[in-house]
Amino acid sequence: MNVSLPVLDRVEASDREEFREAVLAGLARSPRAIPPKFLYDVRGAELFDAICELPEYYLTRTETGILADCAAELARLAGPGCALVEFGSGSSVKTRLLLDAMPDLAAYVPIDVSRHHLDATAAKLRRDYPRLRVEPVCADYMVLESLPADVNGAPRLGFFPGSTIGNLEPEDATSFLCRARALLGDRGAMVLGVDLRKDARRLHDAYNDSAGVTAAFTLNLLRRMNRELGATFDTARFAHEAFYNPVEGRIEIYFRSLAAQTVTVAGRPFAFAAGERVHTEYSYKYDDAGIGALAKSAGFTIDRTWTDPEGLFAVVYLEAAP
Ligand code: AVJ
Repeated sequence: MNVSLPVLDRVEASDREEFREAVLAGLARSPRAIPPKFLYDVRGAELFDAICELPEYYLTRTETGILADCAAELARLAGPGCALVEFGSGSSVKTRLLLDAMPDLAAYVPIDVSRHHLDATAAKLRRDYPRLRVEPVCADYMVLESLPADVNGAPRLGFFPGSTIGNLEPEDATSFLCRARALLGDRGAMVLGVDLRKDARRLHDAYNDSAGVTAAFTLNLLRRMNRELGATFDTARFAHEAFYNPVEGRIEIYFRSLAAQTVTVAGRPFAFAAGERVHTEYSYKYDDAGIGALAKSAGFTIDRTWTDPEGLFAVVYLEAAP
Protein backbone atom coordinates (compact mmCIF):
# COMPACT_ATOMS: atom_id res chain seq x y z
CA MET A 1 0.00 0.00 0.00
CA ASN A 2 2.95 2.28 0.72
CA VAL A 3 4.91 1.47 -2.39
CA SER A 4 4.21 4.74 -4.14
CA LEU A 5 5.32 6.93 -1.22
CA PRO A 6 8.63 8.79 -1.59
CA VAL A 7 11.49 7.10 0.29
CA LEU A 8 11.55 9.57 3.17
CA ASP A 9 7.81 9.26 3.81
CA ARG A 10 8.07 5.50 3.64
CA VAL A 11 10.80 5.59 6.29
CA GLU A 12 8.70 7.89 8.44
CA ALA A 13 5.66 5.66 8.04
CA SER A 14 7.62 2.62 9.21
CA ASP A 15 9.13 4.62 12.10
CA ARG A 16 5.66 5.64 13.16
CA GLU A 17 4.43 2.08 12.97
CA GLU A 18 7.34 0.91 15.12
CA PHE A 19 6.57 3.68 17.65
CA ARG A 20 2.86 2.76 17.68
CA GLU A 21 3.55 -0.92 18.29
CA ALA A 22 6.12 -0.23 21.01
CA VAL A 23 3.78 2.17 22.82
CA LEU A 24 0.75 -0.10 22.62
CA ALA A 25 2.80 -3.07 23.87
CA GLY A 26 4.47 -0.97 26.56
CA LEU A 27 1.19 0.38 27.93
CA ALA A 28 -0.41 -3.08 27.88
CA ARG A 29 2.43 -4.48 29.99
CA SER A 30 2.61 -4.42 33.76
CA PRO A 31 4.52 -2.48 34.96
CA ARG A 32 4.17 -0.10 32.04
CA ALA A 33 7.31 0.94 30.14
CA ILE A 34 8.25 2.63 26.85
CA PRO A 35 11.80 2.12 25.47
CA PRO A 36 14.12 5.14 25.85
CA LYS A 37 15.00 5.44 22.16
CA PHE A 38 11.57 6.96 21.49
CA LEU A 39 12.48 9.99 23.63
CA TYR A 40 14.64 11.24 20.75
CA ASP A 41 12.35 12.71 18.12
CA VAL A 42 13.50 16.07 16.73
CA ARG A 43 12.20 17.96 19.78
CA GLY A 44 13.55 15.32 22.17
CA ALA A 45 17.01 15.56 20.62
CA GLU A 46 16.91 19.35 21.06
CA LEU A 47 15.89 18.97 24.70
CA PHE A 48 18.66 16.44 25.28
CA ASP A 49 21.17 18.94 23.87
CA ALA A 50 19.78 21.48 26.36
CA ILE A 51 20.18 18.92 29.19
CA CYS A 52 23.87 18.62 28.30
CA GLU A 53 24.28 22.35 28.99
CA LEU A 54 22.61 22.28 32.42
CA PRO A 55 24.75 23.12 35.47
CA GLU A 56 23.47 19.98 37.26
CA TYR A 57 24.17 17.66 34.32
CA TYR A 58 27.90 17.17 34.83
CA LEU A 59 28.22 14.18 32.46
CA THR A 60 28.80 15.82 29.08
CA ARG A 61 31.18 18.53 30.17
CA THR A 62 33.12 16.16 32.42
CA GLU A 63 33.54 13.55 29.70
CA THR A 64 34.54 16.21 27.17
CA GLY A 65 37.22 17.44 29.57
CA ILE A 66 38.58 13.92 30.09
CA LEU A 67 38.66 13.26 26.34
CA ALA A 68 40.45 16.54 25.68
CA ASP A 69 43.10 15.50 28.20
CA CYS A 70 43.52 11.88 27.13
CA ALA A 71 43.07 12.15 23.34
CA ALA A 72 46.80 12.16 22.56
CA GLU A 73 47.48 9.11 24.71
CA LEU A 74 44.43 7.40 23.27
CA ALA A 75 45.72 8.03 19.76
CA ARG A 76 49.05 6.46 20.76
CA LEU A 77 47.32 3.38 22.16
CA ALA A 78 45.22 2.96 19.05
CA GLY A 79 48.16 3.42 16.71
CA PRO A 80 48.09 4.94 13.21
CA GLY A 81 45.80 3.90 10.39
CA CYS A 82 42.80 2.60 12.30
CA ALA A 83 39.15 3.05 11.39
CA LEU A 84 37.17 4.94 14.04
CA VAL A 85 33.67 3.45 14.40
CA GLU A 86 31.18 5.50 16.41
CA PHE A 87 28.06 3.76 17.76
CA GLY A 88 25.14 6.18 17.66
CA SER A 89 27.10 9.12 16.30
CA GLY A 90 26.19 12.54 17.53
CA SER A 91 27.34 15.61 15.71
CA SER A 92 29.27 16.21 18.87
CA VAL A 93 32.41 17.96 19.86
CA LYS A 94 33.60 14.68 21.44
CA THR A 95 34.21 12.99 18.10
CA ARG A 96 36.19 15.98 16.89
CA LEU A 97 38.52 15.70 19.88
CA LEU A 98 39.46 12.21 18.65
CA LEU A 99 39.63 13.23 14.99
CA ASP A 100 41.97 16.09 15.87
CA ALA A 101 44.24 13.75 17.82
CA MET A 102 44.21 11.09 15.06
CA PRO A 103 45.10 12.82 11.79
CA ASP A 104 46.03 9.53 10.12
CA LEU A 105 42.78 7.58 10.53
CA ALA A 106 41.96 5.15 7.72
CA ALA A 107 38.29 6.18 7.97
CA TYR A 108 35.61 7.48 10.27
CA VAL A 109 32.50 5.28 10.34
CA PRO A 110 29.55 6.95 12.10
CA ILE A 111 26.63 4.57 12.73
CA ASP A 112 23.23 6.11 13.35
CA VAL A 113 19.57 5.20 12.80
CA SER A 114 18.76 8.69 11.61
CA ARG A 115 19.63 9.16 7.92
CA HIS A 116 19.10 12.87 8.38
CA HIS A 117 21.56 13.22 11.29
CA LEU A 118 24.05 10.96 9.56
CA ASP A 119 24.08 12.97 6.33
CA ALA A 120 24.33 16.28 8.17
CA THR A 121 27.21 15.04 10.33
CA ALA A 122 29.05 13.50 7.37
CA ALA A 123 28.73 16.71 5.34
CA LYS A 124 30.14 18.88 8.14
CA LEU A 125 33.01 16.52 8.85
CA ARG A 126 33.96 16.25 5.18
CA ARG A 127 34.07 20.03 5.05
CA ASP A 128 36.17 20.39 8.21
CA TYR A 129 38.39 17.32 7.67
CA PRO A 130 38.93 17.22 3.88
CA ARG A 131 41.50 14.41 4.13
CA LEU A 132 39.29 12.16 6.26
CA ARG A 133 37.38 9.30 4.63
CA VAL A 134 33.86 9.40 6.12
CA GLU A 135 31.85 6.19 5.64
CA PRO A 136 28.45 6.64 7.28
CA VAL A 137 26.32 3.58 8.06
CA CYS A 138 22.60 4.08 8.54
CA ALA A 139 21.67 1.32 10.99
CA ASP A 140 20.63 0.44 14.51
CA TYR A 141 23.96 -0.37 16.15
CA MET A 142 22.19 -2.81 18.48
CA VAL A 143 21.58 -5.16 15.53
CA LEU A 144 24.30 -4.20 13.01
CA GLU A 145 26.34 -7.21 11.84
CA SER A 146 29.00 -5.84 9.49
CA LEU A 147 30.90 -2.70 8.47
CA PRO A 148 31.51 -1.31 4.96
CA ALA A 149 33.94 -3.56 3.08
CA ASP A 150 36.30 -0.65 2.35
CA VAL A 151 37.34 -0.42 5.99
CA ASN A 152 38.49 -4.05 5.90
CA GLY A 153 42.15 -4.33 6.69
CA ALA A 154 42.36 -1.39 9.07
CA PRO A 155 42.31 -2.12 12.81
CA ARG A 156 39.05 -0.83 14.24
CA LEU A 157 38.58 1.50 17.17
CA GLY A 158 35.03 1.66 18.53
CA PHE A 159 33.73 4.81 20.23
CA PHE A 160 30.68 4.76 22.51
CA PRO A 161 30.69 7.96 24.57
CA GLY A 162 28.13 9.74 26.71
CA SER A 163 27.40 6.91 29.13
CA THR A 164 24.83 5.76 26.58
CA ILE A 165 25.72 2.25 27.76
CA GLY A 166 24.00 3.27 31.03
CA ASN A 167 20.63 3.26 29.26
CA LEU A 168 21.02 -0.49 28.76
CA GLU A 169 20.15 -3.05 31.39
CA PRO A 170 23.19 -5.15 32.33
CA GLU A 171 22.37 -8.12 30.06
CA ASP A 172 21.76 -5.76 27.13
CA ALA A 173 24.97 -3.87 27.87
CA THR A 174 26.83 -7.17 27.70
CA SER A 175 25.18 -8.24 24.47
CA PHE A 176 25.83 -4.83 22.89
CA LEU A 177 29.53 -5.03 23.82
CA CYS A 178 29.76 -8.65 22.57
CA ARG A 179 28.36 -7.48 19.25
CA ALA A 180 30.81 -4.57 19.18
CA ARG A 181 33.64 -7.00 19.98
CA ALA A 182 32.64 -9.16 16.98
CA LEU A 183 32.28 -6.14 14.70
CA LEU A 184 35.64 -4.66 15.73
CA GLY A 185 37.53 -7.93 15.38
CA ASP A 186 40.51 -9.46 17.15
CA ARG A 187 42.66 -6.36 16.66
CA GLY A 188 39.81 -4.16 17.78
CA ALA A 189 39.64 -1.72 20.67
CA MET A 190 36.88 0.35 22.17
CA VAL A 191 36.64 3.73 23.89
CA LEU A 192 33.73 3.75 26.30
CA GLY A 193 32.37 6.68 28.34
CA VAL A 194 30.80 5.58 31.62
CA ASP A 195 29.13 7.56 34.40
CA LEU A 196 30.38 6.51 37.84
CA ARG A 197 28.55 5.79 41.09
CA LYS A 198 28.69 8.73 43.42
CA ASP A 199 26.85 10.70 46.06
CA ALA A 200 23.10 10.13 45.59
CA ARG A 201 22.30 13.85 45.85
CA ARG A 202 24.61 14.69 42.96
CA LEU A 203 23.00 11.97 40.84
CA HIS A 204 19.49 12.99 41.81
CA ASP A 205 20.10 16.62 40.88
CA ALA A 206 21.50 15.69 37.46
CA TYR A 207 18.10 14.19 36.56
CA ASN A 208 15.94 16.72 38.44
CA ASP A 209 17.31 20.03 37.23
CA SER A 210 15.93 23.25 38.64
CA ALA A 211 15.08 24.65 35.18
CA GLY A 212 12.82 21.67 34.45
CA VAL A 213 14.52 20.73 31.18
CA THR A 214 14.75 17.04 32.10
CA ALA A 215 11.05 17.05 33.01
CA ALA A 216 10.27 18.62 29.62
CA PHE A 217 12.40 15.90 27.96
CA THR A 218 10.40 13.11 29.65
CA LEU A 219 7.03 14.79 29.04
CA ASN A 220 7.92 15.37 25.38
CA LEU A 221 7.28 11.63 24.98
CA LEU A 222 3.62 12.31 25.85
CA ARG A 223 3.53 15.15 23.34
CA ARG A 224 5.08 12.87 20.74
CA MET A 225 2.36 10.27 21.37
CA ASN A 226 -0.25 13.01 21.00
CA ARG A 227 1.32 14.22 17.74
CA GLU A 228 2.14 10.92 16.10
CA LEU A 229 -0.40 8.50 17.58
CA GLY A 230 -3.36 10.81 18.10
CA ALA A 231 -3.07 10.30 21.87
CA THR A 232 -4.91 12.50 24.36
CA PHE A 233 -2.32 12.99 27.13
CA ASP A 234 -2.81 16.18 29.13
CA THR A 235 0.80 16.94 30.12
CA ALA A 236 -0.44 19.02 33.08
CA ARG A 237 -1.83 15.82 34.59
CA PHE A 238 1.45 13.86 34.42
CA ALA A 239 4.82 14.54 36.04
CA HIS A 240 8.44 13.58 35.42
CA GLU A 241 9.91 11.42 38.17
CA ALA A 242 13.57 10.46 38.54
CA PHE A 243 15.38 8.96 41.53
CA TYR A 244 18.53 7.02 42.33
CA ASN A 245 18.12 3.36 43.24
CA PRO A 246 21.30 2.61 45.22
CA VAL A 247 20.68 -1.15 45.31
CA GLU A 248 20.64 -1.42 41.51
CA GLY A 249 23.07 1.48 41.02
CA ARG A 250 20.82 3.26 38.57
CA ILE A 251 18.71 6.34 38.05
CA GLU A 252 15.14 5.33 37.24
CA ILE A 253 12.96 7.67 35.19
CA TYR A 254 9.18 7.58 34.78
CA PHE A 255 6.21 9.74 33.96
CA ARG A 256 3.60 9.59 36.69
CA SER A 257 -0.15 10.09 36.44
CA LEU A 258 -1.23 12.83 38.86
CA ALA A 259 -4.86 11.64 38.90
CA ALA A 260 -7.01 8.68 37.97
CA GLN A 261 -7.64 9.23 34.27
CA THR A 262 -8.20 7.49 30.98
CA VAL A 263 -6.11 8.41 27.94
CA THR A 264 -6.74 7.32 24.36
CA VAL A 265 -3.66 6.17 22.42
CA ALA A 266 -3.94 5.08 18.77
CA GLY A 267 -7.67 4.69 19.25
CA ARG A 268 -7.45 2.55 22.39
CA PRO A 269 -8.35 3.58 25.93
CA PHE A 270 -5.77 3.19 28.73
CA ALA A 271 -6.79 3.76 32.35
CA PHE A 272 -4.18 5.22 34.71
CA ALA A 273 -4.55 5.02 38.48
CA ALA A 274 -3.60 8.12 40.48
CA GLY A 275 0.15 7.83 41.09
CA GLU A 276 0.69 5.14 38.46
CA ARG A 277 4.03 5.35 36.66
CA VAL A 278 5.26 4.52 33.18
CA HIS A 279 8.96 3.71 33.02
CA THR A 280 10.97 5.53 30.33
CA GLU A 281 14.68 5.16 31.18
CA TYR A 282 17.31 3.61 33.37
CA SER A 283 20.67 5.29 33.65
CA TYR A 284 23.09 2.79 35.16
CA LYS A 285 26.07 4.04 37.09
CA TYR A 286 29.17 1.86 37.28
CA ASP A 287 32.10 1.39 39.61
CA ASP A 288 35.53 0.00 38.63
CA ALA A 289 34.52 -3.55 39.44
CA GLY A 290 31.33 -3.22 37.41
CA ILE A 291 33.19 -1.85 34.38
CA GLY A 292 35.74 -4.67 34.68
CA ALA A 293 33.03 -7.31 34.86
CA LEU A 294 31.17 -5.81 31.91
CA ALA A 295 34.32 -5.67 29.78
CA LYS A 296 35.26 -9.24 30.67
CA SER A 297 31.78 -10.58 29.96
CA ALA A 298 32.08 -9.26 26.39
CA GLY A 299 35.63 -10.43 25.64
CA PHE A 300 37.49 -7.19 26.34
CA THR A 301 40.21 -6.30 28.81
CA ILE A 302 40.61 -2.82 30.30
CA ASP A 303 43.82 -1.31 29.08
CA ARG A 304 43.51 2.15 30.60
CA THR A 305 41.00 4.23 32.56
CA TRP A 306 40.93 8.01 32.70
CA THR A 307 38.78 9.99 35.07
CA ASP A 308 38.26 13.61 36.19
CA PRO A 309 39.71 14.94 39.46
CA GLU A 310 36.37 14.47 41.26
CA GLY A 311 35.98 10.91 39.98
CA LEU A 312 32.58 11.62 38.46
CA PHE A 313 33.01 9.98 35.06
CA ALA A 314 35.33 7.49 33.39
CA VAL A 315 36.66 7.01 29.88
CA VAL A 316 37.98 3.48 29.43
CA TYR A 317 40.11 1.98 26.69
CA LEU A 318 39.18 -1.67 26.12
CA GLU A 319 41.14 -4.11 24.01
CA ALA A 320 39.86 -7.30 22.48
CA ALA A 321 40.93 -10.07 24.82
CA PRO A 322 43.15 -12.64 23.09
C1 AVJ B 1 21.96 9.80 26.95
C2 AVJ B 1 21.37 7.91 28.26
C3 AVJ B 1 23.39 9.07 28.72
O1 AVJ B 1 21.24 8.65 31.09
O2 AVJ B 1 22.23 10.54 31.43
C4 AVJ B 1 19.67 12.45 30.57
C5 AVJ B 1 19.85 10.37 29.04
N1 AVJ B 1 17.91 11.25 30.37
N2 AVJ B 1 18.70 13.00 31.32
C6 AVJ B 1 21.59 9.76 30.71
C7 AVJ B 1 19.18 11.33 29.98
C8 AVJ B 1 17.62 12.27 31.18
C9 AVJ B 1 21.31 10.18 29.26
N3 AVJ B 1 21.98 9.25 28.31
